[in-house]
Amino acid sequence: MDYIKRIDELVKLLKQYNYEYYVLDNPTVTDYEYDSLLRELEVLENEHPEYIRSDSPTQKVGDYLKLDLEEIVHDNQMMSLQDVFNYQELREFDERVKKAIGSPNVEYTCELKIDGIASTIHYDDGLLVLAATRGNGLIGENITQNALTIRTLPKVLKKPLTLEVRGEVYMQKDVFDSLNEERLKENKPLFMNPRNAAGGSLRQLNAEITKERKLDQFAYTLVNPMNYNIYKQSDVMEFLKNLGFNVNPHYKLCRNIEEVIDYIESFKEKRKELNYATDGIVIKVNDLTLYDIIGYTVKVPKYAVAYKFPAEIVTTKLKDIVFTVGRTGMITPNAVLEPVLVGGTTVSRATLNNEDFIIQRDIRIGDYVKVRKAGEIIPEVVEVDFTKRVGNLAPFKMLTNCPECGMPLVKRENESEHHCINPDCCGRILEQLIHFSSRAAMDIEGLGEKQTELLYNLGYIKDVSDIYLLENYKQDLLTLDGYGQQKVSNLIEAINKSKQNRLDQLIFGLGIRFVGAKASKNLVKYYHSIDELKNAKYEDLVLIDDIGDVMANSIVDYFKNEHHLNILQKLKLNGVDPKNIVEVNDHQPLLGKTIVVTGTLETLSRTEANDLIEKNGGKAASSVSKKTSYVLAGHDAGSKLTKAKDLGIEVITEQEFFELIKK
Ligand code: 1X8
Repeated sequence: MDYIKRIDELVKLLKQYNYEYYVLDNPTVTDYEYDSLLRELEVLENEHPEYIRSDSPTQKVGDYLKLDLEEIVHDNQMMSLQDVFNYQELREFDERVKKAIGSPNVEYTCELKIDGIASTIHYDDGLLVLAATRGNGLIGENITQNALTIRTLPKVLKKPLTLEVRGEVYMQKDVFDSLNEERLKENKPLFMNPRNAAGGSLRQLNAEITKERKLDQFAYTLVNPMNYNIYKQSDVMEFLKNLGFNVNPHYKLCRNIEEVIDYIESFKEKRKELNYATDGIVIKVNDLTLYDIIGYTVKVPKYAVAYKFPAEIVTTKLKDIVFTVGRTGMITPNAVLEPVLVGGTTVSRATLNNEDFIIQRDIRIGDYVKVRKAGEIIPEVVEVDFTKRVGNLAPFKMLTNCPECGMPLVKRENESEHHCINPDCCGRILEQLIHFSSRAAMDIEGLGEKQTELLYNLGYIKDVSDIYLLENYKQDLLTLDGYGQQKVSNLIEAINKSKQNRLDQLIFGLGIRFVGAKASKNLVKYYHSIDELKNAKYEDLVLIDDIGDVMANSIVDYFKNEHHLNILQKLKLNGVDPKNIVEVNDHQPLLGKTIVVTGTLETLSRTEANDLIEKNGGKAASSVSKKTSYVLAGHDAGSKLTKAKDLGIEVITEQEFFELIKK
């Protein structure tokens, strides 16, 4: 029955990743990881077709029109382009074109491929009336209001024409940099790259936000050009320019494929100096009358291709291979690299995907390896530079047991990845880490869910005690996307500050089963350090307010576990060992009184009021009953106040409360 659970889990995960990718434009996993999970789901669904869920990502192709933007069915399909990755493939394209048109002579336009968001814009009598994203090519999203805020997109054309124009909405690199700088200051998640930022900014329900993001557009396609007596792509570009569109100035008309290759060569380096991201060159047959003759496949036209620039590859030394366990129990080997600059950022870790990947490439610790940034996000080891291999390096050996819990790893049939299937292991560890630094627990700012997962996946934090060693990895942290000097020092500061937290925050943060924030507060009244709590006896624990049999057992069990004791030991070594300095006033005016705080008080927060109650010997309760002595009511007090009145319990103001505890 395990597979049913796994199917549910995979559907949930993949849906979340789709959302992050398509809606937030902020993917948290590599394409590789996504594909692996999708494949795992497909295999399971094949084996158990009766459990295919209707909302499974395998059943919904191209279903990524999330948010509440209106759907727009395109009048004319928005096709994508066939990619070519080298000059041979490019020449083959040239041959196919020549064959299709029955002529050895063919002219091409070369245009920079802008790494942005494809969109289509409709004008009626020269007025912008509709803008839509590409979506899945057939159905896109209505982004008219947002498109109206794009600086370089004309709202009114220079001639009152009715037409449809396509282009790429993008964010300039310097705009992107300052946007992320701002987001860093405001502690908002950073955008991965200008393309994601453009997508996220364009798909806003609030056009004001889009406007602030300062987007731009390059126009490059006119739909049905022959309606305007235009028969060449080069004329389309001039036509669009004359109507007021922003047309990329670097397009070039080439007389044959060799000139195209010269053009590509000339932009390999030059493109890096541009203030917008490009990921290739679009090569189109210049003669538009040939388009229908050359034809289309279902998805792409055959008269154009996109030459994709190769990802930058650099060579560096593989110092070690470390293993991480993902949320789902998937084991990923990671390369520990001699730090090296790739695609603008320094890289010191890279994924090695799985055992097969390493064995096929014979990657060994000590080798010099070629590293590239795949999709400009997560770096990947491509291959070994065998000319640099020296000495006897040991062949790679895959782990047999989970690096976290020691349970034997499982490699399912038809899969390349190993998994730890111990439910008590890895997934929970990450959850625990996230819980530990959350607001109600150790409250470490800058260590939210995403950041924790990143640092966990990169192997910097394996258990909560490692958080306090992050300072040693300052240089490594600086190499991560979105981690600048300021962010790293803020993080380290927040971590160090958390060492001064209260003991109950730590206890709650440990994630002892059933022990919530309130129970943690009760515990510290009797146990003033972790060491004292460690030695607590069941018989004593059950005597404490709100601590019953189950919780008492859970606490005792927690401290019997060797793994937990080890973590606690390390926390202590790393400077986390809060003591509960019991500040109990000698004077205990509230002894024996139970007080419920409700509504908004003038000066005290709810917590401060509760602390004062307890300091003065009283008991702070959350619900009103006959046992309640007073209800301390502020503004907008609701049902608790009503209940107090019904039960005839004395209601006091903040002032009266202060009177009560005054000496
Ligand atoms: C996509 C893009 C095209 C052009 C530039 N940037 C792109 N991302 C261009 O034609 N200049 S065409 C295109 C497509 O057809 N999918």
